[in-house]
Amino acid sequence: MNPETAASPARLFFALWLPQTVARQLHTRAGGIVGRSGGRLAREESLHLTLAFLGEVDERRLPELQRLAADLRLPRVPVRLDRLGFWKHNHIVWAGCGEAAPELTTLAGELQRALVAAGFLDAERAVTPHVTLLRKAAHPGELPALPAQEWSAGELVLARTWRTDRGSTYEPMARWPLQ
Ligand code: 3AM
Repeated sequence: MNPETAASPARLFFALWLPQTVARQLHTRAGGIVGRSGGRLAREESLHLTLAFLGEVDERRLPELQRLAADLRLPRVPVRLDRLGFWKHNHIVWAGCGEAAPELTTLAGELQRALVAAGFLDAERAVTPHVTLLRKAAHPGELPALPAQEWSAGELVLARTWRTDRGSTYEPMARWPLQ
């Protein structure tokens, strides 16, 4: 284990991870914005679309959590990211979509329902699909158009987030196929 992260417990979340080509595109675009907005660029290999945030989970419950995810058996999710935006309330620059595919809404809903039923989540939360590109950013001004980035997500990912002195890092720890 990285000694820098050893003292902070893992927090977990479910997400769709970006394919490498899409992650590279978006990371490059975010690199062109950071000069205007400041803030911290998310690492290319960490780019993801969060479906449910669990917070700290007792590691003795990990097998139960893994079974829950394996039992979902949901279809692949078409994802289309076609806009960049900035949220003032949490200071992030993101890539998102005009309208989420019904498969994405279903996946997030089914996943969250199962997590609530098993006591991993207090309540379901609406998901606003987005990929965080920059954190702690100031208003970037007008953002450039984003040529649509499309793919078919074939895996549900359980990831951990580590808090370090240099912010959070994200690490996939288990994956389940979507078909
Ligand atoms: O990377 P995004 O922006 O999709 O914002 C956190 C991040 O989302 C979110 O979970 C993802 C992985 O860390 N997150 C962190 N703390 C949270 C909390 N207390 C949270 N979401 C809801 N409640």
